[in-house]
Amino acid sequence: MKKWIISGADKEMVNMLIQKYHLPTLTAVLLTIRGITEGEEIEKFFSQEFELSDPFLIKDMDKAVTRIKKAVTTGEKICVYGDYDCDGVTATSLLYLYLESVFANVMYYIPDRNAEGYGMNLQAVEKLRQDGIQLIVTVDNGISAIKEIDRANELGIDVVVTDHHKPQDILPKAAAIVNPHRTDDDSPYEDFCGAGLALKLAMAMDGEQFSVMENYGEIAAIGTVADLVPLTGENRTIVKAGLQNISNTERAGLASLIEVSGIDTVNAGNIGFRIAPRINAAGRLGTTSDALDIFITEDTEVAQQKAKILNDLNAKRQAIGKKYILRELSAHCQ
Ligand SMILES: [Mn+2]
Repeated sequence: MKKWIISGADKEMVNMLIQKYHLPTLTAVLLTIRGITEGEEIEKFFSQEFELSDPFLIKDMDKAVTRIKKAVTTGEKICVYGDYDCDGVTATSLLYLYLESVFANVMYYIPDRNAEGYGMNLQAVEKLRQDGIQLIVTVDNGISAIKEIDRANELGIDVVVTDHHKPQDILPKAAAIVNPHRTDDDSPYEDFCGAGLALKLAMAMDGEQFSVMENYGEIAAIGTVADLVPLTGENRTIVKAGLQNISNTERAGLASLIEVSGIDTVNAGNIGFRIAPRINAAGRLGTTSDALDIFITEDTEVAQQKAKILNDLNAKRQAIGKKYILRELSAHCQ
């Protein structure tokens, strides 16, 4: 979580807001920092930007939260199991960062695109067991990992699935399956991407939607734009809130990536055309952990290094694309 420094004068304002509008302390602090301290402004702020439904309306969210909280309090080793595309990378880093902020014993695993391919695989499950993992939480995958989750269960690893891909007829035997496309899910919005669902999970864990959005909204917004899910309803809320924070992001890696991408004003267009391709290039031609570090690292030097790596990989990807087009063209023209 970010740490806020509040001056004496601000503290008075925070207390006034808490008393006058019956706001939770953190919300009052955040509004004060933004200079939103009048009744009408506060109402406008919430009505415009904050139309997210209760995360517990999603089927199994309660089970997911209970199982993960148990792992956090007892210090069980948790693995966030993600994916190498931009949605997978943002979903993984979002949930990893959130769990780290609540002092979970957490690591992440992203399969190698070329060697392992998409989703869970048996070898990875065996490896995670050897690493002492007791709980796997999937993001952006898992809904069709029937045999992998059976194997995890055999090895004594519980699995919580969060996924937005359409379920098949048989669901895996997971401790919880959070997927708004389940036929037995009655939640009001179903078009979240993997990162959006990870955000909903963090909100459910935290109970304070507003501060989770303030901390992780920008990461969820990047995944949402990149995954080309409809920018309606709650996705729109996520992107709007995320974009507001992204230009003054405190994430060193993201700031460096914005800089090397030559972006002046961050909007959905240049997230889609400049940021997402650079994140995706890591999974295609390099190492996905370089893309994850963009969101996770707090070291400015590492941040700049990683941003440069992604920028170079993207240039390489573009060059390969051009060569391919030229080859196709010359083949057609003969
Ligand atoms: Mn996805």
